[in-house]
Amino acid sequence: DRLPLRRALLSVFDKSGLVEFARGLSELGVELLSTGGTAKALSAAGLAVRDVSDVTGFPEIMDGRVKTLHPAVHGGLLGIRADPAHAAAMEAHGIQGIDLLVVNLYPFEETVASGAEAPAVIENIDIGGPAMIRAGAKNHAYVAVATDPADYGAILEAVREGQGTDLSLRRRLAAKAFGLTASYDGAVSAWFAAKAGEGAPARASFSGTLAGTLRYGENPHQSAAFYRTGEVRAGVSTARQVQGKELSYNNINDTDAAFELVAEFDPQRTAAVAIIKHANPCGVAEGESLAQAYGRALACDPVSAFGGIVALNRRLDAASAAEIVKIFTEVIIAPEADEEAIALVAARKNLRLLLTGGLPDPRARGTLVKSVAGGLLVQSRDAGHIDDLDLKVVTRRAPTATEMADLKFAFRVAKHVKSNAIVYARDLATVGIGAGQMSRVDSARIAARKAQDAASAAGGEPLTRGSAVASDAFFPFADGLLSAVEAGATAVIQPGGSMRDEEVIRAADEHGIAMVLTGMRHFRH
Ligand code: 93A
Repeated sequence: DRLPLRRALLSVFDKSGLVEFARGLSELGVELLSTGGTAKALSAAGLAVRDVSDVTGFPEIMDGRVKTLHPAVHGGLLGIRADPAHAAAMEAHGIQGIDLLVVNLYPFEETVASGAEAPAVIENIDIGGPAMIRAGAKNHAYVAVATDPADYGAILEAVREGQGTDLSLRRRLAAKAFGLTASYDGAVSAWFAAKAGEGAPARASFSGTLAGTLRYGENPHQSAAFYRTGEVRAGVSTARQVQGKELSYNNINDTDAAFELVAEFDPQRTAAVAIIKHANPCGVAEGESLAQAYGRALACDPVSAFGGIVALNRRLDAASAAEIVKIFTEVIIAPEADEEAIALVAARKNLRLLLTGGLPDPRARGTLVKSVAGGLLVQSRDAGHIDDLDLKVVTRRAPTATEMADLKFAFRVAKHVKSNAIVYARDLATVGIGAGQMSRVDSARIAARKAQDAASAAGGEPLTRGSAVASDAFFPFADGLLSAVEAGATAVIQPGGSMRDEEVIRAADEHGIAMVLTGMRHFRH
């Protein structure tokens, strides 16, 4: 199954490792064919190269849109050498076999991520490259397809040793090649779907580039890997890990939840910190400084914060880093960090520090995928934003300005709490969070009880007294509201829309509660 390698076609956007590879091939007597820019790079390095136009007898036209889309190229890639009819066709049309194809594609995803306009994005949809990759990979019985510079070495080695590639290598390369074209087209499809105002492509193909295999999944007996889809500019998938142990599956999941939440707070307006455990916040606060915000977030539930994930919406500074390292923390994620802060974190060897270079846009479109047995559930990202909503006061008493600020804060946080979510807030800090309960009343009670516990530990009265409370979905009955009233809440924000809204509003009025309806629900499961 070892095939001699006589002719290679090279057409790459990413030219890293190209010249060394081509030189190695050339020294082994392999003829080099190439397209415009690639040929130029090879000639400049002093290598003998034949232009593809010379093979096709046709010039590159339409700004390169048509350069390799020609029977002389595709026949050379697809022809079954052992089939007499194929061989006769090649002979009759003067088609020479291409034994090695070296292609990587126009940077579509990078162009989208750079925020480029549609025409530039479209120009970066590679057509000829994937066509050749698929042709060569289909005919892997005869053709080796290199789509990743990381494979150049192995190919050169194989050719050097035995004058050709072997079938097992060509199979491995083909698998990688089809993986590349599938994920490439997935990204193109997702971009068009987003443009068309749909949340998800009609034919789902959700794939990404393997960022790495993980030690295990949610539990040690599950295997796991992390793939990047290239959809965002700043997030856990693009973060640079400055230090600390390898991230685990749960770390990545929780860090994502933490960073998406803290990104809801505009860093120009305020410093904000979120502490996350098991994908739910156990404390979120705004502050004059990050250090102050962290202290207030921690006070909400210091017991749960142990071993948590801390996300910050501004550049990590020394003052906040000094506070964070005082308790055991798994991960810190921030847009950037001061040198002094990095040095402070370095004292905790295992603590992972992730820097993203920016914050995700909470209003950005995006696609969320969740797997169910035998299927994928796809939805657009929850880009709903409290600042964009038309808030309606429905009670006799309207909230004071302070209550209103706390209501908005609490609703902002509730969007990132697993349903049923109840969030008590006071002075722009959470004071009690109830998450993930099957009944809303239980969430309200748990949140109040946690506030009580935190208060007892600190020797004060529960901070839910005089707080504002947010609910991620409507109160189906008055009981959830009454439980919040019992905890001392004076103002409530919720989507509204229950059949019993009237009853809930009446109960609020009876207790002098101010209530605001958002008209938008933030379920999160
Ligand atoms: O514009 S294309 O879709 N049409 C083609 O016929 C074609 N052939 C190769 N793009 C095409 N390519 C791509 O050009 C390759 O996939 C590679 O990314 C790039 C290399 O161009 P150059 O050699 O001019 O730098």
